[in-house]
Amino acid sequence: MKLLYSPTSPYARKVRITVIEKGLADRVEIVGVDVLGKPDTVRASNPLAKIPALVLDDGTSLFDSPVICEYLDTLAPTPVLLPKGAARWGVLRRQALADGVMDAAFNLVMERRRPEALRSEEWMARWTAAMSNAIAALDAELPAETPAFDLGWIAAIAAVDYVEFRLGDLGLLKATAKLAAWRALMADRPSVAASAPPKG
Ligand SMILES: N[C@@H](CCC(=O)N[C@@H](CS)C(=O)NCC(=O)O)C(=O)O
Repeated sequence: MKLLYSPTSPYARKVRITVIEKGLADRVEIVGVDVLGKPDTVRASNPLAKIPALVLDDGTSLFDSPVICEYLDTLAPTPVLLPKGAARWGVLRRQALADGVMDAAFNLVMERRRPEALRSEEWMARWTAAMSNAIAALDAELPAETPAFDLGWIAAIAAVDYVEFRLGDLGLLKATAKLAAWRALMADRPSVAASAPPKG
């Protein structure tokens, strides 16, 4: 399998962490792509020209990140990243919350790259509020004991690290002591460390 990937994409990182956690690293080739500069290189694998996309050995492909992660979870029995039964909905809900943080953060990063006169202050404020509220919700949901690193918490680490990586000036993690401490703890986990966004 081939994973179309960028080291700065939080969605692609979520998949990369999943690959490592599931012990599938030797079955997935990581292929770096410049999705913003050269979207045509991705379109054959994802008509939406977005990454991540996972090209399977039969040439078909899967996207987007929740679909890819769920597929990868079926390829090895343990650890279970997306449980069946009642626990499933909490994990999917948390993934949706974290993916929403990524969406708002990515939109804001792109908006900030536009000429100032073209930026929408109204939308930038909405995306910032969405991130701030969702990060506060993740902080409130974090249990006292370090939680199992399921798909919901994998998405959460990718989301909050992306916010700090691209939008650290907003200080959105300042009021989230529990989440910040958990993030520091998780930084040394091999899958998290190996996939960390580039420094500087
Ligand atoms: N919902 C998608 C979002 C993927 C996404 O937006 N990826 C960004 C990179 S961080 C991208 O490829 N953007 C290109 C574009 O929007 O044209 C997922 O979870 O995979």
